[in-house]
Amino acid sequence: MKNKLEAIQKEFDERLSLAVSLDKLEELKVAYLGKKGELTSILKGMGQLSPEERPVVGQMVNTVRAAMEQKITEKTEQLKAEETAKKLEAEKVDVTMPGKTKKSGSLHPINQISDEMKDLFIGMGYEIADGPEVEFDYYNFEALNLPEGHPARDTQDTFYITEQMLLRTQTSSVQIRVMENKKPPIKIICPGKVYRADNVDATHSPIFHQIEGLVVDKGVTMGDLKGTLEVYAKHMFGPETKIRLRPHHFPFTEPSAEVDVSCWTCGGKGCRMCKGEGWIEVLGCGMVHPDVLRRCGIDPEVYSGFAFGIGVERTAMARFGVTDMRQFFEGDTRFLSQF
Ligand code: 2NM
Repeated sequence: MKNKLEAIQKEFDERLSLAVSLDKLEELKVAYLGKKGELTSILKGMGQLSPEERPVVGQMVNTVRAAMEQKITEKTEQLKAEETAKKLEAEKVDVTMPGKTKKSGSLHPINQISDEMKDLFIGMGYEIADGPEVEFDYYNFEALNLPEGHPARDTQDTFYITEQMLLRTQTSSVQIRVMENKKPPIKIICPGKVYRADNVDATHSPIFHQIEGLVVDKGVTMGDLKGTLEVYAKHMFGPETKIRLRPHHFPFTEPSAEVDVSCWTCGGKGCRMCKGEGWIEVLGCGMVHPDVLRRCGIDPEVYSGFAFGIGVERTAMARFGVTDMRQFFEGDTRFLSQF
């Protein structure tokens, strides 16, 4: 009996030394100390022993059991400690290492200027209107008094997609759509991308951004237009800014004007920024042509309206002192991070 117990213990020790996981330890525990385990079966077989032998063997089994339990407990602790050590090693962080810095982006200067303009006009009660960039010939030209054969419709200036479809050359097309669908009062701005088949240079790009404004109601006058543009100019170029309207021609407005603001660098005296003029051109405007209103189903005998068109790139160049428009489109962060 003693030999058998010693054999069991030896075997247990061997298997214990091979157990490398907590699961394996649990298996061992069940195999040797469980209800159907090796030691239990010896205790069950004690009936065959003589009364003198029984306490001796019982004592021996208990000693072996206690030893096994002790060893399993020790090994469990050891494995757990190893596991923790491994985990700590894997999760080790050197808090003295320099941190990883993430470069944060910023709003593109074109969007900064465009947002600023939108905020201003929203503050004056305008709503923002949106429309397609791929447009019918009708909305881009015909409705705006630009019939077939008009020089501005020349294929050199416009990206045509089919005979009747093109990339819009101004956002006025959106204003035509709004006038067709809504009765006055109308008070909207139309911001967005427009396209012209221009060669790229310091002041031209085939894609650029515009914000066009339109107000149609009873009794809207040129005075309303001028007052609105004054508010705009002072907001964008400083509170001392003056404006002047020079007569011009647009097919879709009558009368039409180009608008200059007093130079924000010299205050009107003449400098390099304004090329000695004291004035800088910033937008075009006019009273919406009666034919344009009529075509949209608005009676020009009852209603009148003003409209204006602002180039966002041009305005951003002026505000930020950028002399080459191409820089806005190149995506060079050395340039963009300055704004
Ligand atoms: C400009 C200049 C002058 C304009 C006209 C219209 C419409 F749809 F009402 F006829 N929208 N925008 C307009 C007038 C645009 O851009 C330089």
